[in-house]
Amino acid sequence: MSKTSNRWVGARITRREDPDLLRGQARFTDDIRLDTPLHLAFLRSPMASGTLVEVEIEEALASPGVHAIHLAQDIGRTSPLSVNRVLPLPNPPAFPLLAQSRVEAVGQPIAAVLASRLAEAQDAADLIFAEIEDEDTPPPRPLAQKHWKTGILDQTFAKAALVVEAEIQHPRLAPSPMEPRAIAVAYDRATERATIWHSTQTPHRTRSELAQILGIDVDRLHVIAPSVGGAFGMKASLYPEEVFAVWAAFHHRHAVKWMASRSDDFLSATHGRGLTTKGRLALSEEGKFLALSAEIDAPLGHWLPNSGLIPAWNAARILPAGYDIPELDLATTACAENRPAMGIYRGAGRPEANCLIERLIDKAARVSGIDPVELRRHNLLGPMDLPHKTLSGDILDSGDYPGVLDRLTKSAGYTALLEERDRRRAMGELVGLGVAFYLEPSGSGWETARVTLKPDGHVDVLSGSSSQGHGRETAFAQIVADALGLDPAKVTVTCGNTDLCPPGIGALASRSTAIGGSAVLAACQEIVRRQAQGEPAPLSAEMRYENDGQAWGYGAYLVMAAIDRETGVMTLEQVHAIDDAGTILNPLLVEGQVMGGFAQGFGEAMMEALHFDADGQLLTGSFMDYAMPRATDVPPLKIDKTETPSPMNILGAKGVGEAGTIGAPAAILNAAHDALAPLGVTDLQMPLTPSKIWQAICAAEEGKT
Ligand code: SMO
Repeated sequence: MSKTSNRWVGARITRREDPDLLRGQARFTDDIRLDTPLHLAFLRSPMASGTLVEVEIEEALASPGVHAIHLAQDIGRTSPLSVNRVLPLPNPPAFPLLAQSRVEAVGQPIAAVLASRLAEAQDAADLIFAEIEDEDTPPPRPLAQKHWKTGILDQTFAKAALVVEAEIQHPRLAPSPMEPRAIAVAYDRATERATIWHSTQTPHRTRSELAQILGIDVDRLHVIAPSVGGAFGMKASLYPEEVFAVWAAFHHRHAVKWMASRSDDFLSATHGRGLTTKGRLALSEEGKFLALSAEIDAPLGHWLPNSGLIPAWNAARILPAGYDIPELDLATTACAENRPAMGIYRGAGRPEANCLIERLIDKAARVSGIDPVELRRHNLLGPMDLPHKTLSGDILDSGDYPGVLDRLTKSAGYTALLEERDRRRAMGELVGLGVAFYLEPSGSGWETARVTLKPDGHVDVLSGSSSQGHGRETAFAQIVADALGLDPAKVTVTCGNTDLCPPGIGALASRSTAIGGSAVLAACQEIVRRQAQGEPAPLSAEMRYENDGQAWGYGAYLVMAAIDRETGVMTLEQVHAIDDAGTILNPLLVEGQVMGGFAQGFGEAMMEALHFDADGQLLTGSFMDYAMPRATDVPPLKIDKTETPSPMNILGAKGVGEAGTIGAPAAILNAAHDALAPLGVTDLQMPLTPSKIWQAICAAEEGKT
């Protein structure tokens, strides 16, 4: 990396975004003042499967403030949403904005009301009557599959000294960013152009997809992602409701606004996880991993968001994580079903892959009597084995996998913790230690940046990437400050505006620093080159940067947990995290990402779960019945890091946005099973609620008497 100094990259500077956010001065989509907008509310399907016979709208139409009510037939032909086909997809599902002749999930929009006020739209939606011929909900239908295989696994499993099996059911989760989905559309009758404020991770994708789905010239769409109140993968795709809002603005040549309520999001925003993974691991007498077979079952819901196939793909292709396993059989199947759509959610298949292998290793350690850390170290790829090409064709680029385990066990005092566990265990306490290694591939592909050095020494950065409140502007200013040798206060960073910024992808798959930041650096390098040739300011450079492949972050988590025998309450007494995110731009940002990711991984492991009844009705549609971790629930973390720059991008950065969600569940699951091992408990599923643990304890103790 060619830099004139290294004063700002790596510095612990506070986020420039925070003063506005903390003072309530940030502008979110709902803060945008539109000219007498029409507010949108939807009548949603009360049934998971059925034929739409008739929709009666007369009474609703006469309701105060109602401007129009639309059904599917008003919209006409639209094109489907693009799907990232990481798995072969022979029959892509339809993408109706409103239900056509059938309803396919509870919560699917059937009719849309446009009214002067939101309350009027909602009241009118309640007056619409949809006659639906209810049907039995059909079983899940396979939509996409993939299979990777190397070796003759049957023979290896038959001859192995030890074979262990595991099945993990990941609870279905509600990503729940603080700001629900939101879109505000201004329509200019003079230019016939719409300006669209959208709470999204991918503003350029919003524009291109809207143009394609609605058949509108892309130049007539100006998309702005203002402040985005979290996203976590849930805002990486367009939703039927959002596309409808834009259709309605063009149809009525009028401003339209849709703000999802929290209930709307529980019911019809994409959900995450929900995968079931099954695996078998064969080991030699000496504890060498010989073969791994894994079967992934991924639910998809009733429509497919842009990244809908990613979890099913990641959960399989990331296996066998960082381990050297010569024979592999990895199969993944993604199934459509009559449920809300599944999407990427912070981790997006990475937690599932890592959880499976880490549970298998712990089981093997327990049966073989080999220390679980030692068993991992023995089988991890070493620094000399990297770069390593995986079965799915990925390149694990750089790092020292056993090294982070060594450093983690040393800094956590692993040996002393084992002694403490055994001492307390001997006194009758339920105490466990859990370790997990993880890999976090960050995205591949391209981003752009236009950097302008002005004669007064100020710099404007226009990034094609995006920000969802995760400090991108701060990090990009640090890159510019070092590359051009100036103070970051002189740097203005703008993301998320399709009229101003060059085209880009956005902030997802832990890619915005590694790729978006590399584009910023590349543009600065071009400016430095022209400065050296004596060109005077203003100097402007626009670069499209494409990385050489995914940068693979990695790390390890260690959890010490105690379980109260009487209540089943599990307390995480100690959590140690170590992550290698490559070149660190700002330790504060990295630590924030690790903490936030850990909190969400902790949520999955300990308390969060969406439940449906047999008819497909969501039983957990609010924070009264969906347990979201609160600040007081989340234990303090000891965070450590190593820094092995990635050769895959010019910054050397690796993603760290998903680290905690990947490492935490596996380590917590392993700690819980270790704590309960003296009772013989072996296969607990997340979330590890007190009642579930208590029942497992009771069942184990009953079995003993
Ligand atoms: S789950 Mo992320 O926003 O790729």
